Amino acid sequence: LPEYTESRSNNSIDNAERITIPVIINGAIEKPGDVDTFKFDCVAGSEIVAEVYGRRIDSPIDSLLRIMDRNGKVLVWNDDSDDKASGLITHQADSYIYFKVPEDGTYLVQISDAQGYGGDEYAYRLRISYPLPDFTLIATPSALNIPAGCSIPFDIHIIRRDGFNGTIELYLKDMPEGFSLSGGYVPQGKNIIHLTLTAPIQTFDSPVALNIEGKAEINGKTIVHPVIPAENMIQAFGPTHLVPSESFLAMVLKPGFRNIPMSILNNLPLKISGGTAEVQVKVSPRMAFEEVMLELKQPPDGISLEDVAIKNNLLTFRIKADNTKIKDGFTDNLIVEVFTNSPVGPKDEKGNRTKQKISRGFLPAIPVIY
Ligand SMILES: [Ca+2]
Ligand SMILES: [Ca+2]
Repeated sequence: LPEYTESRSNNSIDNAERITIPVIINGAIEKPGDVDTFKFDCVAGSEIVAEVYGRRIDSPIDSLLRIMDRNGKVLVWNDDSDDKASGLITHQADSYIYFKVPEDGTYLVQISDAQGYGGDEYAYRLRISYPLPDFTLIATPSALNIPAGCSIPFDIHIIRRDGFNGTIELYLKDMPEGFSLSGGYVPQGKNIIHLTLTAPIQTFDSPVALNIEGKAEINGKTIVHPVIPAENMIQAFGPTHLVPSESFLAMVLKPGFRNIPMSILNNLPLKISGGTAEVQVKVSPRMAFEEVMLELKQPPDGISLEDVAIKNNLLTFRIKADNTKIKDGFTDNLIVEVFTNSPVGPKDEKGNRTKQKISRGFLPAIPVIY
């Protein structure tokens, strides 16, 4: 975008500097109480984004942004907007406004410091443009330990920008053979997706670098972004916080006796028709005589599992959708952990062993549609 530097004689509505959008304005709240005002012409129905980069470029500014009509009446304002991709910044102080222009005319944009501070270091970059829809993809956690041949769940957070609401396809890029991703389709509007990575049956001497990309069609163009690894940190106040990691790694471990490679036999995504769908899973005969229990992780409200049965190498169960909660068009991934009630420890005097609920691992993510 074209860049522009403020004149510093723009501190009232009457002295508003005329700009042409799209533009990035480089300016500063150079003294306490400074207010920078810009004006531009726009037609009814256009959508305009005004976004401040201040804290995110290490400026002390706590921006406050207002859009006003030509008479100075405030139409919309914003102080702080949360950007989940901005790492360690604890006070997200940058402003963001998505504005639909109500009628043809001149509009004013005004930026100031919300706390009334100022100085030459209170610099900002203010983007005023038509929406530039885009997305950022962040994976948590940034290190996955996977028994060879097994699957492990992780999350991808989707940070949607400037109104981008579309679907995204996630896939492995240039990974060693045998790795696979399940549940790599991000439905419209979704901001987090649970999926699984399946490891090959051989082990590796050192951690394997994970490389995942996401692509989407935006305004007729294919946009591709790599997935950025992060850790979910819990702040003392407020929500969790995504802190970028330097590496994104899978450690493929020698499987223990309890780790059972399991694969879904159904065609995916699985259509839940009539409120229910049967899932068939190929498992090891080692599980054939055990009592199997399933747990749905972070279950979508209204989805449950029932009729769990195991016979020879086949584990079957039904996904049930409550039609008062699950609506047509529902699309998500189901993450299922498999447990057995297994004998542990030595036999007692009667020859019985105590039983304990033991995790046997995760199924590959099951994408479902309703
Ligand atoms: Ca200024
Ligand atoms: Ca602010």
